[in-house]
Amino acid sequence: MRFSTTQFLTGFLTTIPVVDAHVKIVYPVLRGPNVFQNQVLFCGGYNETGTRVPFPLNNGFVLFTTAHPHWTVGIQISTDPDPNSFAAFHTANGSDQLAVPYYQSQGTQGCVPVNIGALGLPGVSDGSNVTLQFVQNASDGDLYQCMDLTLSSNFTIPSNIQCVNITTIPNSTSSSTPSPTSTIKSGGALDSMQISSLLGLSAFGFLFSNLL
Ligand SMILES: [Cu+2]
Repeated sequence: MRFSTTQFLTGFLTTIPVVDAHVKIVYPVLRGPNVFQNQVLFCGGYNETGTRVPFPLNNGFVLFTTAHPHWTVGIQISTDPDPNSFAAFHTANGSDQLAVPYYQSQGTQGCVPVNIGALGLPGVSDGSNVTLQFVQNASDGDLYQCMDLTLSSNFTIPSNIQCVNITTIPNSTSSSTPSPTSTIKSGGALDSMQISSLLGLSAFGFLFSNLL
């Protein structure tokens, strides 16, 4: 039955045009359930810190899907125990504190490597609490999603979550002007059923949430 359902979903997804789709974080878990119309708001509409989830201190990644064919993405980081405003993700001089510098790329899914341990943020180490704010800028403006994390030096992302369509991150010490980056296909395509099980959603929940 699983096979036939997957077949059905695959066929359905390829025949229905996607009119609008913001962005959907596949991994890690968000601060609160994704509400597409609230993605234009700080932390996707969630001001309060959510339940923290473990995340690798080094060599983590954020996996997302989107229907915007071309996008700019970056990831802000806050060490505030309860970051509830954009200012909590700023440096002392008011600029964004970035775990991943903004860069341009394309594709309906992306995997953004996040190496927090290498950032050299004061006091950030094994066991630290941090919050990431993923930012995507595409045809309909800036979109925000937050992830409340506890860093662990021995936590490994489950192997059933594949980092597909790894995007090349420009060297943060190079020119500040983002330029298009090539994408590297790694691993197999994400399976609809796999994603839906990761998200704890039914197959139809996954389907329709991607069409919104
Ligand atoms: Cu959109």
